Amino acid sequence: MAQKVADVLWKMLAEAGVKRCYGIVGDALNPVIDALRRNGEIEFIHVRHEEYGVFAAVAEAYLTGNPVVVCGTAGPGVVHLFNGLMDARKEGAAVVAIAGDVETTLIDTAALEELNPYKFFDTACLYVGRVVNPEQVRAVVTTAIMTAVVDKGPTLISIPGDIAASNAPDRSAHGFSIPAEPMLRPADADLKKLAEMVEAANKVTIFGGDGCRDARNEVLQLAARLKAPIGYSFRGKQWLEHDNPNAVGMTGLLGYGGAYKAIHGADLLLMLGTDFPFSEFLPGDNVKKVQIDKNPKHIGRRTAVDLALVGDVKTTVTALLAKVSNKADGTFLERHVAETKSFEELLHHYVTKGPQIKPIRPEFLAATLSELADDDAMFFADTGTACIWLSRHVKGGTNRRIFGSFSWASMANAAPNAFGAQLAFPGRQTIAVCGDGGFTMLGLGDLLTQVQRKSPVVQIILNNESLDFVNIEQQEAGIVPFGVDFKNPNFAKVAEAMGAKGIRIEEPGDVRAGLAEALAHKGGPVVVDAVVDPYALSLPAHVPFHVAQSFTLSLAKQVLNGKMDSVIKTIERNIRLI
Ligand SMILES: Cc1ncc(C[n+]2csc(CCOP(=O)(O)OP(=O)(O)O)c2C)c(N)n1
Ligand SMILES: [Mg+2]
Repeated sequence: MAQKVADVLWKMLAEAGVKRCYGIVGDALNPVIDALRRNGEIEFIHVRHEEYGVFAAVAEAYLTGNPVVVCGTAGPGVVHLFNGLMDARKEGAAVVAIAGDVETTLIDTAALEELNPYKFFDTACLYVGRVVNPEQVRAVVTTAIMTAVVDKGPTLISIPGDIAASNAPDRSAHGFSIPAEPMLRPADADLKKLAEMVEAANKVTIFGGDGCRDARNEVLQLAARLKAPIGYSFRGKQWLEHDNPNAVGMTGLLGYGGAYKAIHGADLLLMLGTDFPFSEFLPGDNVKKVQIDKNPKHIGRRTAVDLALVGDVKTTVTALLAKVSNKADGTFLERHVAETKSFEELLHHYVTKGPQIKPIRPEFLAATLSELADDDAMFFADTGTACIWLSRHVKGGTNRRIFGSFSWASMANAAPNAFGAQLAFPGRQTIAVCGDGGFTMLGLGDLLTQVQRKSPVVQIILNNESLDFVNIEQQEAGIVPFGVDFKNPNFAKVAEAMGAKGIRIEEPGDVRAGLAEALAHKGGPVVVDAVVDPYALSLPAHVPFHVAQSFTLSLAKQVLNGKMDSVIKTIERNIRLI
């Protein structure tokens, strides 16, 4: 049989290292999916909602570095991909979307399920190609894959059913290869300026992001030489925090430790591979700032910088190490490391008191989870309060990973992220900490997919019957919380009815055993329904309500306004109140 356009498509995707395609079939996609079946090299993962498939693909692509395919068909199914593709764009995941398209004879006739892919996906995708002639296939597919892999983001191939089923031109199938990550280094003149600035500064602080993922050793070496504290974004934490004597925690909305002060008290701030979005947490002109990033778009958009260097962190820091000398004075570093330790002790309060406090404190739940999980566990945080608890209480390690919708901040990412990670790394613990809002938004329907595939994903639901993060936001804005409460079923029973294992934890004394049972469960998904304190950020339960209210208001307001100093004090007082 002659090779069809869709055969060429899958052959090229398989050659590019694609292992899976997540999506829902139908209509215009039928000939595409028929070719996937014939090809046999790429596994099709039938999900119940296309968006769930994209979040799974984002985690797989981010964690493996391989491109991953998602698909949806004509109009509505394609629209369901959109939020996930935005996530891929912001998280930098190489996702290639295949969008079923109406027959070529119907294009631009307002046909049923017709969607203009260029207009619709312009915001989300780095490249959109529409294959309206078989001759285009090799060029369009090559561009979609290369752009996704090299520029790290989603691309989309829109393909009408009639074209997918057409014979491919003979030469279409020939040769395809993906380059390894190139090295990028700033010009010598810029490196010289950087070295001079570093040499001239007495107090240097490093603030690292996800761009440090391959550069941990180099960054730690630089910090040791400069006696520099290292702060990090949520995305940078997993690469820079563990086993690092210079670590000073995070700044920003989730901030803890000495990072905020170390960043503001420095003479020179080195921002390495970070697009940290919260400008209000970055210092003004009193601190000199250097930003190093391989993506020039990241540089200077959150804060004005004194020196902009385009280069990958590993190559640039390696080059810098050859040019800078040891700094003798370690007092700046010691001060901020000590501050970080005392902050951690304060934060630990709810962990140590955890077994006695009901409703269950999420801090205690997260810390116990961290203690029980494997050294190479992968954690996924839903957007919401899960990010606060995981960022503060889950300990990193060389092989531990933590991921979420950190840059796009969509709800409902964690369960599908964990599902995708489980498929890519079978046998490794994949743990999603989900909001009850997030889980019921997207996670619940596709729990059936996990059940069907016997995927051992552990999802822990923070059952606080509230959109708690928004509740905090609203109080911060000084408005009466509205539209944030809801009623939940017993998620453990729901999970059991769906064929998964369900564990309900209401008593703090049951947290350890419940989590241990969930982590030990093999052969299928687990849902832990953890009934947690919805006022966890505010106060212990026995403090009078009006105090609790104003406490929440002021704490949230201060965190959002970057006043970490007063937040530390507030937490101190909070603890004294107990
Ligand atoms: C798709 C989407 N809708 C709305 C929001 C705004 N939002 C951010 S966090 C949040 C609340 C999440 O609630 P839940 O999942 O229950 O987690 P909790 O904060 O209660 O732990 C909302 C509504 C969002 N980020 N994404
Ligand atoms: Mg909630």
